[in-house]
Amino acid sequence: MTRLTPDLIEGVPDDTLDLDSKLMNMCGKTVKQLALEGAGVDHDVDFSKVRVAVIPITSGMGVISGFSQSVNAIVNRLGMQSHVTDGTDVNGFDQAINDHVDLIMMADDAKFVAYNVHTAATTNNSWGTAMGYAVALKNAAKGVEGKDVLVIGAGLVGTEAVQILKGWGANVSVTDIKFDKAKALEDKFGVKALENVEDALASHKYILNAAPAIFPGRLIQEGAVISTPGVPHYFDEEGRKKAKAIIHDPLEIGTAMMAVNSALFSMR
Ligand code: 2YJ
Repeated sequence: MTRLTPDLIEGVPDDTLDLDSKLMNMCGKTVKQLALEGAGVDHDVDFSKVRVAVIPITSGMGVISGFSQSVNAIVNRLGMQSHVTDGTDVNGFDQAINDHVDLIMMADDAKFVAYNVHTAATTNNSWGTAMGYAVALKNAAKGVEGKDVLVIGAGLVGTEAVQILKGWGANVSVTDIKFDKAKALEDKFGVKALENVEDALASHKYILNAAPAIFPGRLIQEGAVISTPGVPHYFDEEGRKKAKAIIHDPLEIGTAMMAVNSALFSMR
């Protein structure tokens, strides 16, 4: 799993990045609307009574400068009441519980979770990222049912994405530089594993990229829709021109998906 760096999340979710306008152009929906759709809700929800604590976690490689603040800002933008705890780790958890929050968001090097204290259920970032980007792809592609969709990367996010897209009736193929991993998903979920990443790329218009990847413009189809949480990824000018939509942000889509899904556990 890629470790986020302060420069990747700098300014997230700064309004100058204007993710909502970009998503409206490409998908016809805002971050919140995409997250609600991913959580299976077809109407707006008022989250103003949902109280959230974001806990900085120092274990492993430690706190990432700006990470908790970015998560906090993303959650506040959804209309929830979020704050970063003064304390870190167990101390922060204790503060959050004593403060009677509804949700706790926290990440170490392996996992990033939203925890609903009322239902004791977590929503993890791998699912949140896969669902958020799959919903964005579905909207930008005007539906994926019956369409050929390629998932690049058979890791945690790719594995979730494969299942989500297949569940929506897409003809899912998966590719990974380690073919064994793609083959394992073929065996488990009945999707198609493709060995040659470049051929896979060239033969698909709808792509969810969940791996570090290079997208040479000569391989991109005219009007392609590429939903790409995977970092780093590179597009040349030809690829950017040919693609109808390249959907990406460093943190917001996956985090919003987690927070919305987790909040709804105790609001339905
Ligand atoms: O609290 C902090 O500042 C740190 N412990 C945050 C660590 C963030 N975790 C990561 O970057 C992991 N690699 C997982 C991120 C999942 C994003 N898709």
